[in-house]
Amino acid sequence: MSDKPHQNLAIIGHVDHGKSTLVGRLLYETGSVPEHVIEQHKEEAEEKGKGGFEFAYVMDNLAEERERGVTIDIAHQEFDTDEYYFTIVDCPGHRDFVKNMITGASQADNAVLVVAADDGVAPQTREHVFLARTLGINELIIGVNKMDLVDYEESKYEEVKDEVGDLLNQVRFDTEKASYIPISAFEGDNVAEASDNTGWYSGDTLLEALNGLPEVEPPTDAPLRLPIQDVYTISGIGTVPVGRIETGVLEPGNNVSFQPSDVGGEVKTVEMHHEEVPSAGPGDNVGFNVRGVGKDDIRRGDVCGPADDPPSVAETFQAQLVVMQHPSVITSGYTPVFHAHTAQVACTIESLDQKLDPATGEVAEENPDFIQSGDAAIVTVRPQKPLSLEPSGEIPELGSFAIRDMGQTIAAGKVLEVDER
Ligand SMILES: Nc1nc2c(ncn2[C@@H]2O[C@H](COP(=O)(O)OP(=O)(O)OP(=O)(O)O)[C@@H](O)[C@H]2O)c(=O)[nH]1
Ligand SMILES: [Mg+2]
Repeated sequence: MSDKPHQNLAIIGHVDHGKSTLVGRLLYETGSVPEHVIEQHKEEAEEKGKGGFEFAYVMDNLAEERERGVTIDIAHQEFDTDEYYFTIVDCPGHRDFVKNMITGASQADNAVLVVAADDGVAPQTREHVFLARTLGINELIIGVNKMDLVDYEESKYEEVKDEVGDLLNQVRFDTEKASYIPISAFEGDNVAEASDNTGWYSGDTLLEALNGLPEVEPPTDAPLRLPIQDVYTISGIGTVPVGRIETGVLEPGNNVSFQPSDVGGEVKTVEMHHEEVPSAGPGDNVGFNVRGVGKDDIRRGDVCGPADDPPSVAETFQAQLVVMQHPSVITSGYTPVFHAHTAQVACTIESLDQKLDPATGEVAEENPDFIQSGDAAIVTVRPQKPLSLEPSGEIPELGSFAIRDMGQTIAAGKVLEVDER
């Protein structure tokens, strides 16, 4: 473990724009992945007819990912720079796996958006930027990738930069918190070393930009909230739930409660990177073991918190949301899937309470009959199954969500109030 401050960094962007390749290249150039491993990946990729995927294979470990040449699930990778200790979350770009990207983005503080110079802003570039904004990503480093495919032309870089700038304005992402770098993940230009191929560019390399990220603001002094991402059975230990601590501290001896499963017990051990630790805090990815809690008692989507201050479970909740896209209109009774931290639960929008002016946030209409693409609104929501959430004013880390339906992101927003069951 490192003493440096920690950063959780999501890599986002449209399918095939080079996210996994960029992470692989970065790890290779900083010595975290040895050359012979890249050589092995290269052979395997060529055998599978996927030549060029050797760097992506560093992150794409599933057999299906390697066969298809796409990232399916998020993959985590630890990585050190001079300034920070990073956990990189490589997200899938394919539209079928946006639900995994939401989990990845909701675990991150900052993000690298990869946009291929030869393709520009594409559908999941838009979707990911919208989600990043609403899920609380702070700084965005935009890697204009595959510069080798456009002959390292400055005009092409500027064109893509303008296109992304327009997108950031559309979704109201603070453009002061965005920076741009022309890169080739495959060739290694401006990743760890400044490139001779882009003489017209004098800004940071990606590595410098990562070092220059602002330190992550300490999370709220809220009680422990740890959304469960997976539950494993490990021989010699027993049931090991894993997840990222959003707020608070987890230590052996703590009495904890999992909600909404409503089970709990005393924490026996806490592990990070396969080592037992005496204590873990916000941003830490942990595996832990709780006396008396078995594999079938808890599941992905549960939130772990102190037994005397357990995570809230919503009977209903009030939320503010922004509609990104919907083929027709949203009326009360609509029941899409809500994605919040690691949970995915169908929820009914019971009432449309107020339509807001998206620019000012002021109330434009009370009890509107419908809302549609581009609208912001306050709504009351009833989960169809128990769902643990917190008001974003109290614990912002557990107070945001995205809404998906028909294979696309419909809306995203934050929780204003929780009515507990
Ligand atoms: N020429 C060129 N090809 C690149 C570059 N970066 C990535 N590629 C290629 O683009 C293809 C897709 O790369 P990936 O890294 O898998 O893309 P991805 O964004 O991770 O894709 P998903 O995870 O499936 O969304 C591979 O064939 C890479 O070799 C680049 O800078 N230049
Ligand atoms: Mg990938």
